[in-house]
Amino acid sequence: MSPTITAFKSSPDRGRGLARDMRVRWALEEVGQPYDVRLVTFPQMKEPAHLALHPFGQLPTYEDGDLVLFESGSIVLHIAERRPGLLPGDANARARAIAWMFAALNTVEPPILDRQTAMFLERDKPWSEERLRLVDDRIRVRLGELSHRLGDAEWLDGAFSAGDLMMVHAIRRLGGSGLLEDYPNLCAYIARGEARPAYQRAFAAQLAVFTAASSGEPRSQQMQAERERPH
Ligand code: GTB
Repeated sequence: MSPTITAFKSSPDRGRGLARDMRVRWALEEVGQPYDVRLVTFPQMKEPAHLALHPFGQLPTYEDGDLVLFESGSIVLHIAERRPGLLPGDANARARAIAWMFAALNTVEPPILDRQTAMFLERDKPWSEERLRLVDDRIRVRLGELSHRLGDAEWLDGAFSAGDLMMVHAIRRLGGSGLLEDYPNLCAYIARGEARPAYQRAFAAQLAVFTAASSGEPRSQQMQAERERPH
């Protein structure tokens, strides 16, 4: 039996692969694990059936037999541990790859999420501009550190790993913000991740869901959603 993951029936990112099911899809594609997808709406995520899978009423979730997981990091780690392709065999290299996963989630991603909050939920506040400037400064510090560490290397620690997968997905959300342009090696790093065949398959799969969901939308609704979408 293939595992089943959850994804948005109609993703607010309009198929740009920014929602967190994308990292799980990408990991599954990297290790060659077929999977099923159950699409959910925002209201469905808050219903008891989904809350039984995810205590915070979010996605993605992962179900495989008796196992139910939530949190994209834990799901990607589980996938990476079960099949070869995302974690090195050497114990120390494996530990370092996992450290990069944690770094992506706990050190690099938080200010990027703060930016999203500042952009979409706090724009009407009188302190919004100042807050955005502070958040952007924090992001620049992290990008500078990451850029320095990556240097001319292709990936963060030897071969491509689950650490790179999480990092690329976390920082690609800054596309269009103007913050990445000062770090050409990070732009190239993201492009390398996005060029991977497994990424391409995962991206196409989530885009197909969005395209199907929006094909019935009236044009006026599509334009409204376009104006409101997260950048
Ligand atoms: N820490 C959790 C994880 O990594 O799995 C975070 C999960 C999470 O926030 N999931 C979001 C969710 O379920 C979907 S991806 N939100 C509903 C809720 O909290 O009620 C979030 C997302 C959507 C769209 C964009 N975008 O457009 O850029 C980015 C991220």
